[in-house]
Amino acid sequence: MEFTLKISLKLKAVALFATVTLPILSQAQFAKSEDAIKYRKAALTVMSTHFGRIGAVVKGAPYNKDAVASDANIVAMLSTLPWQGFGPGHEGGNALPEVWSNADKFKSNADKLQETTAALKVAANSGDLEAIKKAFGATGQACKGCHDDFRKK
Ligand code: ASC
Repeated sequence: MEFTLKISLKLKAVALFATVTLPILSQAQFAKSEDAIKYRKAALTVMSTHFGRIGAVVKGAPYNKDAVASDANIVAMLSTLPWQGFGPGHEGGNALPEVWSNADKFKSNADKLQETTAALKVAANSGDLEAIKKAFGATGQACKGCHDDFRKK
């Protein structure tokens, strides 16, 4: 009887931890702004590397379908990541204060980038170089739009 009670209390403690503590931990993604800034810069840097490789092909380097598709898949996936590094209180780095003071516009820019990279991924997987060039241009515009308004010059 007592044994059963102990087990049941333990289970309750585990359930309480899972329902209360875990969500708090996952919300507090970054303990320090420095970590958030490092994270978002890293995601943007790697994204830029792979986007640049597609750019080289767009500008005339030999077209390899699998390589471009792989780069575009990486870009599309990475474009979902930087935003969690721009959470409340994580001002600084190359980000202008407008990221936080004009959060709706920043969010719509972030959405735009994810839409254009998703389209670039579709184009790259189709193997249609003309479509890739178009989608690359639209993605570049999305990068630039955000940099114009939200990144330090
Ligand atoms: C890149 C890169 C950017 C964008 C931007 C497009 O390759 O690093 O930040 O493209 O220059 O306008």
